[in-house]
Amino acid sequence: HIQAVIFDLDGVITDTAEYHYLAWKKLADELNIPFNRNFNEALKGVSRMDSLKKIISRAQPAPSFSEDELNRLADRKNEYYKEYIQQITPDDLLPGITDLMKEIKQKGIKIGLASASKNAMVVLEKLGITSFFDGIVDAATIEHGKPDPEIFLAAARQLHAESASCVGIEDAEAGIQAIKAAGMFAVGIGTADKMKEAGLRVEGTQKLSFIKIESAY
Ligand code: B16
Ligand code: MG
Repeated sequence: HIQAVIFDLDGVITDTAEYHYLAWKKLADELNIPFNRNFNEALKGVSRMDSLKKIISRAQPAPSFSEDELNRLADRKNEYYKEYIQQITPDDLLPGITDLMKEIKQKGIKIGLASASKNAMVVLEKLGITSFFDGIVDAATIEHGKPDPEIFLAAARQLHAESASCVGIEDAEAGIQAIKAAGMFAVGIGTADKMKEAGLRVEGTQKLSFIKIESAY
């Protein structure tokens, strides 16, 4: 039976992608590098530094920065992002998520977070849902990003749950790959073409329910 459900943050619990976009856009404009919403899609679930490198490498000609400069640019983006996420309120929870978490709790099943974001704690606080979590992985301790299973395995360890008894919920293809590589059951949120590998797929969070997950598991 299911011992733990491990959530991704951006795209599953709330839509922070828009704030990431606004913050990257501000930085890219200052650097005169083209950046748009379409390209932002490719940054979902990708770490801050890897996102910065992807944005820079797309410029023609691609500017070259020292490691120090790269760190400063990533910090600058994060300052912009931290300002934007101050606006988050419980109204920004994606539909169905609070009900799902309540159902999971009622069953005595644990809830964990496997987000690549180093700002995850602030976002959960702003959403008012920190108390639902039995474990939150600190993204700063993770060496390999999704699709590597590391972050999901760390979440299972925190929750004292066996991989095979865990369910992971993700909106990114790399996230689904990470869940499966960790030996867990994958629930995917999104279109059929992107979520081919998920054990259960729903179009949006409002379609999620514990019954559905339990019967597909
Ligand atoms: P930060 P997730 C990811 O969150 C975002 O999707 C991605 O766009 C972001 O770059 C990454 O977190 C790191 O975030 O700069 O706040 O550390 O989908 O893994 O919850
Ligand atoms: Mg995500």
